[in-house]
Amino acid sequence: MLSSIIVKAGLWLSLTIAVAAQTISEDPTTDENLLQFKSRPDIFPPRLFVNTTQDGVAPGYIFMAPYQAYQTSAAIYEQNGDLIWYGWGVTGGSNVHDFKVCQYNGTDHLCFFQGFQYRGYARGQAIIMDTSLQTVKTVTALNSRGSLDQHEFHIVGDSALTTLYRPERYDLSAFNITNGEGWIQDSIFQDVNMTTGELNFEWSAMEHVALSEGYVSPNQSEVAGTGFNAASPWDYFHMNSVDKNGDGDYLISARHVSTLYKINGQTGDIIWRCGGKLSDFEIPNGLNWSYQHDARWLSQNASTDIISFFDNASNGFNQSADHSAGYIIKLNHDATPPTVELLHSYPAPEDQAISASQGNLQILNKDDWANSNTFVGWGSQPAITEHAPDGSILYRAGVAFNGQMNYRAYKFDLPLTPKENPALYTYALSTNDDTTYYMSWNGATEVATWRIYGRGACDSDWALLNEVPKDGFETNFTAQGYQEFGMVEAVAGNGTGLRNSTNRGIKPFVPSASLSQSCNGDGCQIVTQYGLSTGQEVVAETRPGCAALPITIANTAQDQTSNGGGSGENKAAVLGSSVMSMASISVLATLVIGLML
Ligand SMILES: *[C@@H]1O[C@H](CO)[C@@H](O)[C@H](O)[C@H]1NC(C)=O
Ligand SMILES: *[C@@H]1O[C@H](CO)[C@@H](O)[C@H](O)[C@H]1NC(C)=O
Ligand SMILES: *[C@@H]1O[C@H](CO)[C@@H](O)[C@H](O)[C@H]1NC(C)=O
Ligand SMILES: *[C@@H]1O[C@H](CO)[C@@H](O)[C@H](O)[C@H]1NC(C)=O
Ligand SMILES: *[C@@H]1O[C@H](CO)[C@@H](O)[C@H](O)[C@H]1NC(C)=O
Ligand SMILES: *[C@@H]1O[C@H](CO)[C@@H](O)[C@H](O)[C@H]1NC(C)=O
Ligand SMILES: *[C@@H]1O[C@H](CO)[C@@H](O)[C@H](O)[C@H]1NC(C)=O
Ligand SMILES: *[C@@H]1O[C@H](CO)[C@@H](O)[C@H](O)[C@H]1NC(C)=O
Ligand SMILES: *[C@@H]1O[C@H](CO)[C@@H](O)[C@H](O)[C@H]1NC(C)=O
Ligand SMILES: *[C@@H]1O[C@H](CO)[C@@H](O)[C@H](O)[C@H]1NC(C)=O
Ligand SMILES: *[C@@H]1O[C@H](CO)[C@@H](O)[C@H](O)[C@H]1NC(C)=O
Ligand SMILES: CC(=O)N[C@H]1CO[C@H](CO)[C@@H](O)[C@@H]1O
Repeated sequence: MLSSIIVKAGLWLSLTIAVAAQTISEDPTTDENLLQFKSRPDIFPPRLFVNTTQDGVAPGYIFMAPYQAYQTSAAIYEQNGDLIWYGWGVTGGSNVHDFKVCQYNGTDHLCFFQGFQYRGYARGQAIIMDTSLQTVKTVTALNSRGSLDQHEFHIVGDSALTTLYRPERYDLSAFNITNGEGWIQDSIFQDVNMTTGELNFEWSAMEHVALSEGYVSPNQSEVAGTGFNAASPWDYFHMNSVDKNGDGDYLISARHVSTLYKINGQTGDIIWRCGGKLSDFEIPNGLNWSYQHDARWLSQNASTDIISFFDNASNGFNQSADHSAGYIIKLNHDATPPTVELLHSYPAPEDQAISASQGNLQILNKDDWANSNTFVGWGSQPAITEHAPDGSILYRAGVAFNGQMNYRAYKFDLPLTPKENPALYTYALSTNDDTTYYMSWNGATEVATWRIYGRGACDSDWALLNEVPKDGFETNFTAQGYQEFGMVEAVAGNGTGLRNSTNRGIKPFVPSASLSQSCNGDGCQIVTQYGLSTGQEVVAETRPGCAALPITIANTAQDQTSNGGGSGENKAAVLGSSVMSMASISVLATLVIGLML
C-alpha cells in the first residue's frame, strides 16, 4: 500500500520534471529568449518582447514572474522591454507568483508568493519587500494548516488574504474509489491581521460547497488529481482569488466550479453564487464564462456589485467562448430574479490562443473604472496587453511562448532604490588599451546618468572621467587609456549622486598575450570547447584588489529631517544613503500612486 503510493508519487513527480525539463535551455548563453549582462553574469532573465505600443498607454513598469524558464523569479520591466529588476537569488529558491505593489504599514511595498509548485498549486509563503528590495515580512499559514498556496496574496487594509490547498481524506466511493481511502484537495482562504499576526477568519470549501458543484471530475484534467492519495487529491473546487469589502465579507473565485461566491465574513455562509450550477443570478444568453480568475470588487452596495475578473473560458478541455477575456460585470440584486450584465470586455488579440490557465485583469484606475485603461496577463500564454476603455489593444508584449507561463501580470509606477550597490565590470584588451566599463543597478528606477571614475592605484584619488546617460539595464562606456581600477556612480535626473559601485574599485579583465588572439576591444569569444595546450606552466595567480573603505554618504541631513525617520522600511536599511533615499521614495511613491489610482 505505502510502496504503491510512493511509486505513484514518484511517477507523477518524474512526469512533472520531464514536462519542465523540455522548456529549460541547456545553455542560457546562446538562448535569444534570455537577457545577459556583463556586469551581472549571475542572472539570465526572460527577455520581454514588445510587439505593439500605441499612444494612450499608461505610465508605469511591468511586473511579471515568468516560470518554467531557465531561472524563475520576479521581474520588473520598462514598457520598452528593458529590464529594471530581476529577483533571482533573493526571492527564494523556487517559483514566484502574483508579484505586485501592495500597501503594508501605510506605504508601498512589493508583495509576492514564493514556493514549490506542483502543477496547479504550490506550497510556500508570502513575502513583502520594501522599496529597497529587502524582505521586511513573511506571511505564513496559521491554524495548523502547513503552508500557503500560490493563488492569492492580497492585502486589503490590514488584512492579508491568502489561499491554502490541503489534501484531506474523503470517502469517494460514490466516485468509484472503493479500494481504499479517497482524497480531495480542500481550498481554504485565511484572513490574517497584519498588525497583530492573528487569524481573523478562515474558510474552507469542503465545509460549505458540495462536490457536486464541480465541473471537473477526478483525473479529468491535468490538475484535477486522481483522488487516490495525498500527492494527487481530487481538486474539485480550485479557489483562485479572494477579495474583501468594507463590511468584512469576501468575494472568492473558484475555477473548477466556474462560480463567484460572496461569503459572510462572520459565519462563513455563502451569501450568493454567481455562475456555475447553482447560480443565484440569471445569466443572459451569450454571457458565458468558465474557469475564471482574479475576481475583484470595483464597487459594491446593497443593490449593486461591480466586479472585474479574467475569464479563461476554458480549462483546456471544455470551452465556453472563443477567446479568453477580461470582463467587468454588474450584479443587480433588486431585479427578480437578480441579474448579471456585462459592462465591459477586454478580449484577447484575435491571433492569440485561449489561455488554458491562470491570467488576471488589472483595472489601472479603479476609482474611474469605466474610463480606465486595463492591463491583462494571459496566464498560460505568457503575454500581456493593455486596453483602452473601449477594449482596443494599446500595448502588447510577452516573454517567449516556449513553455514559460506567468500567473499574473501588473503595471505599477513606483520608484525603487535598491539596498544592493551598482554592479560594474571592466575590460581592456591590454594594459596599453582603452578600458570599457559595463554598469548596471538591479532594481533602480531613479538613475538618469552614470559618472565614470578611474584611478591608477589603491591610494590614489578617484578621477572623474565622464558622465554618460543611462542606456537600458546595462550601460557601457569606453574610457581613454588603461584604468587600473574603475568605479561608477549612479546619478539621479536632478544631479544627485545616488550610490557608488564598490569603492575598492574593479580591476579590468585583461587577456594574456596568448589568449588575446581570441579577443578584441569589445571582449573575448565565448568558449564552446577546450582548445590546444599553450605549453605554459600553470601558475596559481591571484588578482589582488584594494581594501574596502567605510562608505560615507554626503549630505543626507535635509532629507532625513524632512521625513523624521522612523518608517518601518528604515529598519531594513544599513547605510545612511538607503535611509535617505527610501524615506523620500515613500513620499514620492505615495504621490505617484495617488495620481494613478
Ligand atoms: C463508476 O463506475 C460505473 C460502472 O463502471 C460507471 O458507470 C461510472 O461512470 C463510474 N463513475 C465514475 C465517477 O467514474
Ligand atoms: C487588526 O488588529 C488591530 C489591533 O488589534 C485592530 O485595530 C484592527 O481592527 C484589526 N484589523 C482587522 C482587519 O481585524
Ligand atoms: C462544460 O461546461 C459546461 C458549462 O460550464 C457544463 O455544463 C458542462 O457540464 C461541462 N462539461 C464538462 C465535460 O465538464
Ligand atoms: C488519468 O488520466 C490520464 C490521462 O488521461 C490517464 O492516462 C490515466 O490512465 C488516468 N488514470 C487513471 C487512474 O485512470
Ligand atoms: C456562449 O456559448 C454559446 C454556446 O456555446 C456560444 O454560442 C456563444 O457565442 C458564447 N458567448 C460568448 C460571449 O462567447
Ligand atoms: C449602488 O451602486 C451603483 C453602482 O455603482 C449605483 O449606481 C447606485 O446608485 C448605488 N446605490 C446606492 C443606494 O448607493
Ligand atoms: C511578439 O513577436 C514575436 C516575434 O514576432 C513573436 O514570437 C511573439 O509570439 C509575439 N508575442 C506576442 C505576445 O504577441
Ligand atoms: C533628486 O532625485 C532623487 C531621486 O529621484 C530624489 O531621491 C532626491 O530627493 C532628489 N533631490 C532633490 C534635491 O530634489
Ligand atoms: C562616489 O564616489 C565619489 C568619489 O569618491 C564621491 O565623490 C561621491 O560622493 C560618491 N557618491 C556617493 C553617492 O557616495
Ligand atoms: C555598448 O552599448 C551599445 C548600446 O546598447 C551597444 O550597441 C554596443 O554593442 C555596446 N558596446 C560594447 C562594447 O559592448
Ligand atoms: C510601521 O510604521 C510605523 C510608523 O512609520 C513604525 O513605527 C512601525 O515600526 C512600522 N511597523 C512595521 C511592522 O514595520
Ligand atoms: C485556468 C484555466 O482554466 N486555464 C485554461 C484556459 O484555457 C486553455 C485553453 O483551452 C486551457 O489549456 C487552460 O487550462
